[in-house]
Amino acid sequence: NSMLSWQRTAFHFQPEKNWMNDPNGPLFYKGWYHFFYQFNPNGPVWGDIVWGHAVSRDLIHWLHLPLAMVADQWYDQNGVWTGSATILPDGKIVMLYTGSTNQSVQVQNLAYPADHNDPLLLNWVKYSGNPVLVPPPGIGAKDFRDPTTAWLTSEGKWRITIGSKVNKTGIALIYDTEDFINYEFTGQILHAVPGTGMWECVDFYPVSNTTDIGLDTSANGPDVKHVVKASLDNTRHDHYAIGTYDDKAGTWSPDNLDIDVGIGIRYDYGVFYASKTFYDQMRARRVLWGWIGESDSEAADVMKGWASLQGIPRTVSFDTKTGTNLLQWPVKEVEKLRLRSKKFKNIEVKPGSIVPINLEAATQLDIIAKFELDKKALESLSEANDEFSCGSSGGAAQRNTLGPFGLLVLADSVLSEQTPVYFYITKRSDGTVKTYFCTDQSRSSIANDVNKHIYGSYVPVLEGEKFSMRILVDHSIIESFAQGGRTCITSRVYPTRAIYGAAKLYLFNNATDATITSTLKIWQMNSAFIRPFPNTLEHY
Ligand code: DQQ
Repeated sequence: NSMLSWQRTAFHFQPEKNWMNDPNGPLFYKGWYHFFYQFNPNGPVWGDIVWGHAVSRDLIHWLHLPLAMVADQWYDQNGVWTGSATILPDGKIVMLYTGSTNQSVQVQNLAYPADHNDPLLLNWVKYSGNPVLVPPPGIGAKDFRDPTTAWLTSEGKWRITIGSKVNKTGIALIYDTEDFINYEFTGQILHAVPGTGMWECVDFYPVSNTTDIGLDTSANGPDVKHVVKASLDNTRHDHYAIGTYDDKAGTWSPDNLDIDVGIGIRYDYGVFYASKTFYDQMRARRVLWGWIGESDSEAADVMKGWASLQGIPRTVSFDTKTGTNLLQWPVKEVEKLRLRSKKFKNIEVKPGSIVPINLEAATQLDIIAKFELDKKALESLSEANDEFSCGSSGGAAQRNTLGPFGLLVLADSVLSEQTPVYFYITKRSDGTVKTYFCTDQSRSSIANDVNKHIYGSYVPVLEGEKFSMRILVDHSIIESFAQGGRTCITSRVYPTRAIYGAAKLYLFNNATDATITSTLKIWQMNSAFIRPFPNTLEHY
């Protein structure tokens, strides 16, 4: 439907039409990045789930391939659900995925490429002995899904984890295998957190605590920490924690009990779910994919004929400066889309004012913004506010002496539509200063069938650092990264006026007292080629 066509994104991965959800089995093989995804070939709402498939040279330009796996067996008749790839030492690939059987029981199945010489991995064979795993005693038939990439134990066996729950406790079950066909189950759990409910799409991977280089999923050793991520069916958010993995016991525990899985930090404080990482052996980095759902109505999705996109893949690494969080940053290749840039140096934004940024267009942008505040102003912040949270605040309209300050993205010329992305600095009663990074969707659209929440969270700002943010804007998605990717917020927004040439960008400072100084670098972003696979590969 052309009525809502301006919402279609220009450089985010999307199928040509219909519904998409979780990323599945991402991997790099013989020069190509492969991306599989939960897909409904029959309509723009969830259902009839099969595996879509696309390939790319650079994680940005994509070629759609035929469906990789469809629901053609009793053990996946109700859906070919989420799964992960493992690359074996000899370079061969195994795929484990959840099937929802003809009885809607969740079982794990094995699949592998029909031809390992085919770099496009077009054809997939489902193992004749599937399913390879069924729900163990004590686990609900519908609470057993989303196997991870396997990693090697010190004994030389492969180990996977699968999300589940027992009563209201979210758990990750552990299985060991030598051949991906036979599995040992000892009732072992990697980790459990009471009150968190069903764990979907568990992810488990090592990060180096001394460098930002990514690690193979089997890596372990003295400078290695392990991350556990669960997608909580209850909250619909991806929660992670950093901790220590015990290979012998097959257990993991968080470094900080206050930052356990589900009760601490999130990858993203906006819309971002069912994510999955993979180790990119080509560039020695760990790359995170996340499903960005819609936050408008289902009726609007039906009208558009499509629903959901994938976030720009992010490099993930341990934040060696804070030691408490990961850093997420758009993969470098997205910078290939940068066209003309403009620089705006030391713009003063007075308390309570808005400064228009003169750009030729503002719907496809890569923005880097730095903000400085007078040090004295920071010291003069008097009002203590221990309870602040972006979500329960008054959004960009809630003022204090120092802010909020930031950018108004996808705004029209009379600001009837605008999405503020901003910092809000608070002082606590113990005298410490705490900075929040928020996105306010309350005025993103004059439409009323869309989500109007205020998103965000705390962001660590270290001594001597400026306040900094990076924002990727692509028509109906705004991905924002504060302080080099310590805190991230993805918004789906549905402007009706701030579209095409009418979309603008502004700096704003809603402080009552302090002036801020901002330096911006802004690129117009090209569109990516995301199209059906051509008959000839000549230009690729
Ligand atoms: N989506 C899949 C499941 C998974 C859920 C089904 C998470 O395997 O648990 O489409 O979004």
